[in-house]
Amino acid sequence: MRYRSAKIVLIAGLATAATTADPAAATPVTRPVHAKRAVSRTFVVTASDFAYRDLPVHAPAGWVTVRMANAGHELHMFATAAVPHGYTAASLEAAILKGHVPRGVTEFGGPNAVAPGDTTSVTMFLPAGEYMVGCFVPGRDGKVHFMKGMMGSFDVVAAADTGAPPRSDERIMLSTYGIAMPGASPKPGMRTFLVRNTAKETHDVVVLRVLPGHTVAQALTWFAKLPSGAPAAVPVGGTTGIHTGDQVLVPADLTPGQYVLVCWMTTNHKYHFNMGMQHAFVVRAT
Ligand SMILES: [Cu+2]
Repeated sequence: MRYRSAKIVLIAGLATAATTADPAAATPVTRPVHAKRAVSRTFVVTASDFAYRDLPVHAPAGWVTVRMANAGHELHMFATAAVPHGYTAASLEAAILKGHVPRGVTEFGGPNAVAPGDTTSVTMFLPAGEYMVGCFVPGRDGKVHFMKGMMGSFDVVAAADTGAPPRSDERIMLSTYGIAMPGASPKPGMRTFLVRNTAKETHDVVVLRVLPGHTVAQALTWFAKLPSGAPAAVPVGGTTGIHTGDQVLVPADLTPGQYVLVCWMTTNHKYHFNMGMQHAFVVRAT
């Protein structure tokens, strides 16, 4: 059952609040009686072929980080969509399974193209509401993983403190149809990309490291034919679709080499990276 009961959260909360009466504890307590409990804004989710494990039940509104570990054998993604008015997560899933994506579905991002054995994360700003999660990576039979049941849902609840995003090192601007990365080429090491969608439609981005001995063109050809063919690149980070005006933070560990940013979304069955949404760059050893 994908829909977990809110009871789990309540019970956990009660357990934390419970006090043990220990007669030996005569030492005066110096801690404040109502200790402010830290709100967790990081969620670790595991993807397998073809399901999510440990999806959040309730997340606080504001800046939230989702780390996704891929324990499967295929690439997986964590695409989030706010459930539109008039739908529940369940009825939205049912509509998408029938091939109908309702108007007003707004996407908020999440780890994209996570390679088997890898873990990547995305920090995104989530307003309160109900969210649906799904993996739209094509499977070997041509069906996206969502059609195999790779979906779920969670609630985002209003919070007084909406947290803060991590600092970014680089910027990625998504437009119709282009990807720009203003500034000098990134330095090697752990870098955080601020990804902003300035276009009028939803876009995503995947950071591909081109494997040694391969070209950017070969990497793009391989990526378009997934999941078949010998890899010419490896995804090292990225976000699933984000709506117009949205921005998310994407960390990636950049070793020196050739990279290409791609938008993995499609319009009329054509990948956006084959419509101009690609940007190659080189990370040089310092
Ligand atoms: Cu998947």
